[in-house]
Amino acid sequence: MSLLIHNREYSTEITAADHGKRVSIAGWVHEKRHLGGVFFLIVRDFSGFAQVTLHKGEVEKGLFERVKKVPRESVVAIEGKVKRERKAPNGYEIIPERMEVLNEASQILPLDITGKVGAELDTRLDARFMDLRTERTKHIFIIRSRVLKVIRDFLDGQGFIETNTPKIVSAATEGGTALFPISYFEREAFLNQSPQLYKQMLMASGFDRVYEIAPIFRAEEHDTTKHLNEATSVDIEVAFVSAKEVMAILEELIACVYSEIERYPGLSKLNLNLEVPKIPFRRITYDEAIALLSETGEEIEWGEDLSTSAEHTLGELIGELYFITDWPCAIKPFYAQPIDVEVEGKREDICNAFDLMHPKLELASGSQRVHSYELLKRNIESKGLNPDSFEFYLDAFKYGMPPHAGWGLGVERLLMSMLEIDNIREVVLFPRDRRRLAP
Ligand code: AMO
Repeated sequence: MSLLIHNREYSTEITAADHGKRVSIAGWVHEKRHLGGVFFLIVRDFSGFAQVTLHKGEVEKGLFERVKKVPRESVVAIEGKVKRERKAPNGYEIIPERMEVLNEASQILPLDITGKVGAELDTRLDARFMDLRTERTKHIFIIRSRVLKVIRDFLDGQGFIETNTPKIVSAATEGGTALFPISYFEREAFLNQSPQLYKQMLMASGFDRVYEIAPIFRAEEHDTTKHLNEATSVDIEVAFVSAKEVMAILEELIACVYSEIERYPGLSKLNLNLEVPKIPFRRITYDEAIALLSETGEEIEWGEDLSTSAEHTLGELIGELYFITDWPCAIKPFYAQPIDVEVEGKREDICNAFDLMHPKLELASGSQRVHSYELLKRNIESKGLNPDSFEFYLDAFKYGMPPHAGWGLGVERLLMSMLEIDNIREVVLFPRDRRRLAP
């Protein structure tokens, strides 16, 4: 173990006021520059950059030669004296006395970290450990971590408890097609698509407000910029309320996330001006959505789901975050509560479900849930599913299930839309998609 790293300081903890002080720093060799008789080594650590300056003839010759030769991206520890220097990062430079190479990098790098040479997303994801060293990518993941903390703090503050439900399950929740089967001893099991059934079962437990932030697995074949096969979902479920109350929680949460992230100084690295959305968000019904679309010449048959192009058209018309409510039951899952609505004199098969939309994509969906055992069983059957596979779930509706409602919010969708990032893979450390299973 290097002696130098015991007293290691972050580059941004040192300032020009430390002029004359002996310090040690450790990090990666970001850049090397040779200008006449002066050699500059830029060392990068988690906090930022430090300039190490060597004047030929003023430093010991062996050290000068070693510094010159150390390959870029090697990990080094350096001890030296601080000298005030207006032109250097943070207003100081380090005149080195000792350097230890803790790990020498190979000469040919898979990526350029300095940002001088751009790279395709695929190349970046193949060398993700290295891509994470770039300022922009680093800040995306610091923001991701902050977003998760804001969500936890917000929900904890509203009396929710955080739960963990199984990811190895026996039944589908969001329709039978998008499941990853796995072998579970002598039986078949699946990776969970959503904590839906479990969070609802917890409503029968007397925990009135639960949330979970966890992976969801979807075996969707699409290769798009907004779908992952392993995503992270924030799920909530609340007892003794209707859809209206959980929609209010959702919009308050989104506004809270935006206003916390707006204050994050690293946002400047993403060249972004965040505008905190005003609440309440606009609400339109499914019928109003298809009427709006029809005015633009985009015809949606009643009962049909909205296509990506329809979502974009609506997004352009509305231009801000909005809810679509009152969906046809046929395109929502069996657990969404039907409501009685009369449209032009005839009863429509509508349920109390909603989607939260960003102008570019769907962020969340939720609903008031069916809490009657009989109706739920009928709904499962009418969707062509076998109630026997749902026995463990249906049981919870037989012995005192309160009315309840909830939603699921895609963490990556929230991040990409908030940070104006086009491809969802950018906001996942190691994304899983149709082609990518490593790294
Ligand atoms: P839904 O299937 O709409 O609803 O999912 C909720 C939210 O999760 C995100 N999401 C995804 N993000 C990236 N890639 C995917 N393949 C993907 N699939 C879903 C989206 C979506 O809006 N059980 C219900 C929620 C509820 O009613 O409580 C559900 O899972 O942002």
